[in-house]
Amino acid sequence: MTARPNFVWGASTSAFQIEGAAHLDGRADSIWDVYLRAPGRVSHGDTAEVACDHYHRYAEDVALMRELGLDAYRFSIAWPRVLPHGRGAVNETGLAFYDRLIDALLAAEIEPWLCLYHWDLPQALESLGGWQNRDIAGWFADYTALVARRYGDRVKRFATFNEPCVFTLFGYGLGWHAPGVADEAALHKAIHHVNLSHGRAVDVLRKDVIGASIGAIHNRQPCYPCTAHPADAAAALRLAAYWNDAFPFPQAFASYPPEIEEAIAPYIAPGDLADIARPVDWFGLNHYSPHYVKADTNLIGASFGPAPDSVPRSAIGWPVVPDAFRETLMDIHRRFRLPIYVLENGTAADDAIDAAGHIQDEDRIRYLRAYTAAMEQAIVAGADVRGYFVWSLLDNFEWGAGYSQRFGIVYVDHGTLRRIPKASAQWYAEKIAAKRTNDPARPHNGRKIEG
Ligand code: IFM
Repeated sequence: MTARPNFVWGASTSAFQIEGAAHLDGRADSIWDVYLRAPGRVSHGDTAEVACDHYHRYAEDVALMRELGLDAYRFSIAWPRVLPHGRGAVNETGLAFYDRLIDALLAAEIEPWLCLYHWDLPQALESLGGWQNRDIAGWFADYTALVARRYGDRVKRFATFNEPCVFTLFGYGLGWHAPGVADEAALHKAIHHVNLSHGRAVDVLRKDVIGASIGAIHNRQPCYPCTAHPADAAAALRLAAYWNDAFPFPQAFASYPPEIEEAIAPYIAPGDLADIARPVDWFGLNHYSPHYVKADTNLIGASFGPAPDSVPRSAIGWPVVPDAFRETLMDIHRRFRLPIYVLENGTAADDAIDAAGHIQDEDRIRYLRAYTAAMEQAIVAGADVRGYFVWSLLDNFEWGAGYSQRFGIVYVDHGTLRRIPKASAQWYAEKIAAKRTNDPARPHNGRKIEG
């Protein structure tokens, strides 16, 4: 691919997974803090109390991003850090942390991409029903207004939600994630209220931020039946409705996918669908691999099955199929006709420090090379892809897997919190620099990364 002018190369993280300082300076519990306290919910009893201590080490992390030559950095705001009770009293100390982070990014010429919600709902709101309570659309709009007015002079890129299908399905439908609810009505209410909150937030951002560029970040991945059995084929369609379409369809087309329409209908009030389908500026995509789906007796009638033996898998067991990424990008292009930003892509790998103190993560480099090549093929075929953000900048707290899975291009020693750029960080820096030499819109600033 020849470089596209202004193509954005970035990295993504989320507040809960890297910040730490979980109970410092006025931050209150999120649903994840509470969920993880119950025994057996996380590998090795890990906690996110310290995580990568990004709260204190953000300046070092921004310096690393600058060395990598990143154009942009996607982070999320921890709602319970800025509004400990989810609404009402504001925590000025928490707000000031993001001022410092944003100012450091801008000083390093890295564009901040701010995600409002990456799964860490204030527990105080969960106690009122959380995403099951329709009032949350108003609470989310008020939180959005606070963030927009505080940072909108410096931040222009806003995402409303990260992976709404994951935190609703796993959090309210299957009970695998916080808040650990497994209930059909809870799931369908949560889906609709997240969509409503998205629409309300888009309106607030348009009103309060001059020049805002707004989107939501969705997972989309092909759902292949595990076998040729018709029950698995039906299950694949059902999972695809929850996973791929439950959010993008109402947000873009003002309708739910037919497979789940009836289940959501009781919670839809007149005017809701128009309020949800507010115009956005781009489609944010998170993609790692396709799903192989089998029929199940759970409440969605579908679950994740094994990939065929012929499909390669990553260290975390996820199928590695770059062609599915290319197809997904083409499909989004055809259906939604929006500029696309890939806001998460990457892999966990078995990273180890060698005798020389380096991390030679060849598996990750192979994965990133294959997936960015697939993206470049999609661009050549006409998909309007405008940016790519690797997941993740740092090894971080991988939810229920705790620290056992490493997704970073920068290694974090979870004992000392020392950062060590992996070989993939050098690979990524060189890729960015090489693309830039062909891009008249940007200076060449790739550098050697100290590992
Ligand atoms: O770590 C997560 C992230 O929070 C959401 N997307 C997938 C990543 C890897 O599992």
